[in-house]
Amino acid sequence: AKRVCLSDVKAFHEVFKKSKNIVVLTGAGVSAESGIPTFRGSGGFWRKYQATDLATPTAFKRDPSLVWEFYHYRREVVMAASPNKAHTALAEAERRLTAEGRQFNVVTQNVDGLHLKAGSSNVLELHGSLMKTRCLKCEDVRENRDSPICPALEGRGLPDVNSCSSSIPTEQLPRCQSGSCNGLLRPHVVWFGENLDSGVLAEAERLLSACDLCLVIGTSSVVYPAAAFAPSAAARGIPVAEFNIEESPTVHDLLSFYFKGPCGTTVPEALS
Ligand code: BJW
Ligand code: ZN
Repeated sequence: AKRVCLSDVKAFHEVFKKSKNIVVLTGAGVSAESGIPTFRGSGGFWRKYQATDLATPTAFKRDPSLVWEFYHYRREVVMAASPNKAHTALAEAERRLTAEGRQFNVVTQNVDGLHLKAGSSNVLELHGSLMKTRCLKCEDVRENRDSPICPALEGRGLPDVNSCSSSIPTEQLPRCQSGSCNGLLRPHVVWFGENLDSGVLAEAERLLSACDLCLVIGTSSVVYPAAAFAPSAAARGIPVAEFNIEESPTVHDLLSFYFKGPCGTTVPEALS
């Protein structure tokens, strides 16, 4: 594939102008400039744990208190965070293109809700949301913005390596508020080894198969099934543009455009 860099933003504008159906795939990097830690690399640690080691059903079964401390901390970070210039540029592009009768959809791996906070409406959350809980007993899913999410987690979840685990008894962890259920709640997110919601996945595949331009912003593109989306678009001959501070090995060879740099700068330029 032809590879172009930041200096060719004009060539990108030509393609962008003509496209009628754009899908934007985002990952943790789009929220990095809002102060949300990414998963991989040096920022991906909470205490001595790699974030990805806590995002598993096994970790939750072994130590629900520890995993809830981790999610409580992240909920508080996200509730205090604001969308950055990349989120805003995507929301503005959606408004502009929709008014022109063009399709503009964000498919995000992020659980932080910042695309919605920025004003995007066409957002598909592949991996769930930090602001939703699910009951292990009755499966009830509901939005929850309580801060703290329960009294026992107040002031807990501090990320520095020397903080010790609180070992909160499960009865004091977040519990189901539906009727008299009182089951243990978990974050309504998709952990490793768990299936994505089948309706959400089908919708993502439908959007990807209908787009005529695909943007990939701030994802290492290593986690499936999302990692297969851009390659599937490229296989149809659709132009794919990546915005990242570093090249993602898994998608780089199929790119039409690569804009290296912080997406808070590169995305507003490209979508202007
Ligand atoms: C910037 C920037 C700036 C920084 N500007 N850029 C096929 C092959 C191999 C394995 C599998 C496979 N199919 C399934 C699997 C297993 C697994 C998987 O993919 N493993 C791989 C690691 C190999 N997948 C699953 O388990 C999925 N389920 C599934 O497939 O079900 C079927 C199944 C069932 C049973 C067994 C096997 C399969 C589920 C995946 C769920 C992922 N969940 C998480 C946690 C969500 C909850 C939470 O937040 O706590 O989702 S893990 C984590 O990774 C999170 C993210 O959404 C996801 C992706 O990470 P992302 O967004 O790419 O972040 P980073 O940190 O990796 O990258 C940041 C990027 O930004 C970097 O590139 C930076 O350079 C860049 N950046 N600052 C621009 N300012
Ligand atoms: Zn319940």
